[in-house]
Amino acid sequence: MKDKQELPDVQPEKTGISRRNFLKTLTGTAAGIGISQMFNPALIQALEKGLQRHPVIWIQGQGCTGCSVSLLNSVDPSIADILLKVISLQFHPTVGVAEGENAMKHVYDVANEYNGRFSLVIEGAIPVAHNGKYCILGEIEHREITMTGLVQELGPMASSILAIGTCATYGGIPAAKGNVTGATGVMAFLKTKNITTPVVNIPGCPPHPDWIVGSIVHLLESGIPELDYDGRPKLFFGNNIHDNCPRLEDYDEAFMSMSLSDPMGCRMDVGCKGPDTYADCYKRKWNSGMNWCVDNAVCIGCVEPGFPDAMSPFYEPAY
Ligand code: FSX
Ligand code: SF4
Ligand code: SF4
Repeated sequence: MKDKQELPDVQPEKTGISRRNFLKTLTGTAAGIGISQMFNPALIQALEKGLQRHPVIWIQGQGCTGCSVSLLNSVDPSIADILLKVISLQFHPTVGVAEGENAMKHVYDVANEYNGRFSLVIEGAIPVAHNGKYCILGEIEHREITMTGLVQELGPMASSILAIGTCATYGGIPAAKGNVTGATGVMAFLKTKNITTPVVNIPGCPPHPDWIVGSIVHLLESGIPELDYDGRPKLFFGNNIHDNCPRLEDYDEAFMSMSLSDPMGCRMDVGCKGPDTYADCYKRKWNSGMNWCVDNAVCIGCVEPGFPDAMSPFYEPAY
């Protein structure tokens, strides 16, 4: 197997840290930056610069981690640039290496040190049933830290909260019919606790990496972006998918797809929820601009409050 450390240096000018050193720091880890990697001197330097800009604590409740995976797929800017130049990711349960009590203590240390000056990123829904016991994030001195408890503690300390993904924004899949855990979205939860920290909703199941990165950059450079009625940046969620769909002409001419494998025609008769959905997938596209849902299937309205129940059944017409 090729030694990763022999890979060419391709982006030192972008990150201020050589690709070789960057990859070196990742050796032995699954995917990303963790607290233990701060022992690397080049990373310390890069992270310190980031810290002066903006520390971020990323916590996860009820989700599938798809939101984090989507962010890791960010191509431009690269995930390395985001982590090393845009933000200082102080805690992330999936890509961080630290775990256990030390990791939990680090969360509180960062929150206390940067009280009022950090962003709290929340991925996944918040389960409120049974005193929050459905989601225990860790322990400190045998005290269980629940998702509900941590959001209540850190929420008022953060300068802003980013709810990432439809689970975090509106409850999403965990809040679908049944919902034994009492899953709820961030804004709804904060309201019940009288926490008034500004929230930016970035829905999507998962959200597009550009929506996450773009919202973070906007937040850091120009403050909270203009939001719609559902707390989403209009920048990304201001336009209706159906009104801008490249297949709108087919719809107008009643030229309809008969099945998902039919490459032509409007997808409404096979379940497309584009008319009820506001996002810019039609022009941004996914997978580095390769394709989007309507190319190969239908829009299932993954960015909308009430998803998935309100958009179900996915493959049957809504009208
Ligand atoms: Fe939810 Fe995130 Fe859907 Fe998954 O964790 S928005 S289930 S794609 O990824 O929370
Ligand atoms: Fe509207 Fe969907 Fe048809 Fe596109 S494919 S025109 S979004 S119903
Ligand atoms: Fe979600 Fe629809 Fe965009 Fe697909 S096209 S990502 S289902 S909003």
